Amino acid sequence: MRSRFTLTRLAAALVLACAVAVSGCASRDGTDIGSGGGSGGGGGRSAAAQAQTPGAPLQDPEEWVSRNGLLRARLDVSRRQVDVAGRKLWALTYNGRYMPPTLRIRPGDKLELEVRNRLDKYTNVHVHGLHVSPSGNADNVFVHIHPGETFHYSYQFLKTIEPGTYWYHSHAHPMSAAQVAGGMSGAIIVDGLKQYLPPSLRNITEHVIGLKDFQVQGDSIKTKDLHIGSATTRTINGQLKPVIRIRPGEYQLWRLANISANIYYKLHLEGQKFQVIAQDASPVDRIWSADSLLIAAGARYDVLVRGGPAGRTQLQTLAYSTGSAGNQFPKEQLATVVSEGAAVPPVELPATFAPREDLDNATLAARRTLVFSENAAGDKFYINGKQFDMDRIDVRSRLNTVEEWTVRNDSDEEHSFHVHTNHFQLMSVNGRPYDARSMQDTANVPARGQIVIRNKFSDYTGKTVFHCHILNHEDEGMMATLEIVK
Ligand SMILES: [Cu+2]
Repeated sequence: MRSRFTLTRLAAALVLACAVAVSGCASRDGTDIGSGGGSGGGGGRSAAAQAQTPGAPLQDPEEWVSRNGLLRARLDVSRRQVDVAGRKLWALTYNGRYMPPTLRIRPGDKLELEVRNRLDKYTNVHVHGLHVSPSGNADNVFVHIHPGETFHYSYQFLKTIEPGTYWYHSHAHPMSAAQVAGGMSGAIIVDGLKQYLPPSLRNITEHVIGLKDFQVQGDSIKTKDLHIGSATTRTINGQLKPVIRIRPGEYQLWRLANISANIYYKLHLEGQKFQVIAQDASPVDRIWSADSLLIAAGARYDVLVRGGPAGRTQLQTLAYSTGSAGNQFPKEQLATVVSEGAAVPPVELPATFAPREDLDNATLAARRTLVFSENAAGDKFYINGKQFDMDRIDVRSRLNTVEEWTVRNDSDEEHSFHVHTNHFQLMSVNGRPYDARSMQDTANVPARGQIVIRNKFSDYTGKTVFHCHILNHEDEGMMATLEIVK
């Protein structure tokens, strides 16, 4: 009886799953999958191309949404010609798109992800920031999906995973930079952030602001010999300077996600402040505001943006230097924000937001120092003097303990520190205590400086990695293994 009941439920789940898969993958073998537009059907090539014209309305990527606790999705990885930023270029794509679908799930859901590799190199998929198993066919970055192969990822999310913005991308060492720069990155949203907002704001308009850039070589997006400082085209969801509409006084939720391979963004919205409600998909305990937000490679912020007086303003990335051995990123306009229409009455934002775990008084099981360094030429990168070796265990930590790590930067450029599987709390930057309002999975490490973080290893054992999320650095060695043991 019991097994039959289970089988019936399984069959029902599969029927539902197939329904989702059909809608989710409808364009997979259609002829328009190279068109790159995010409108998801009916648009055709010209409409999709039109959306890529500078000044067109911002298009959110197509969304694949879980139903009844399950999302089944298929990603076809192939080199395809896409419409991007008003141009037609060859790119490395998921499902033929420069900006692939957003995967939207809820805590407690399951994601079944089939990845077909039609490239001539191996690849894999990492779900950045998600607290899931790093082993087996879950978030296992040691998987190689060889050309012509299909791999089935299966992720069971805990009911306690945090709402916010995550992302997925290739983690195929040492080709991560090439594949992500080529186009292989997209957004993942875990629903639930809006529940902490006042009732009148729970249905506000939201946008994925996927920060992706590309360099061009001939008729292709450049994937070889990437120089971080070379001229690059910065896009939002693959669009050049799109228009974002808002009403005066209206709050919108923008999901700022640096899903580029290598570069930093320092976002600024003229005349307005960002109200941060989550960082790296960790909801804040108190909303904080910022004139500008440094978004290091791999980092995300969920922010509330309020429409200003009627008129046009610019969403910009400000000039930023990552150090004398790093890169000088110029100021650029990313989007035009048009405030128009009937004004929306003011709404007071709450003083407190979400519950937050605080590791300030945690008992520490270990203290470690991890030194990030590079050679004088800036083409070899090290953690504790060693380049990455997947067969070596660099750090072994115990499940259900908290450790304090000092991440020291012995180079003359910043690095974007990222740990898989568990979020951490930033404790200090260059010796100055940091007033954390959330956890993070990514933190910028100042040149010739250091950060101190506390990691809590929860729920999952297994082998995973931590690394610099400037993927050129990761590919050239700045990654290490972490094994979480019982
Ligand atoms: Cu780095």
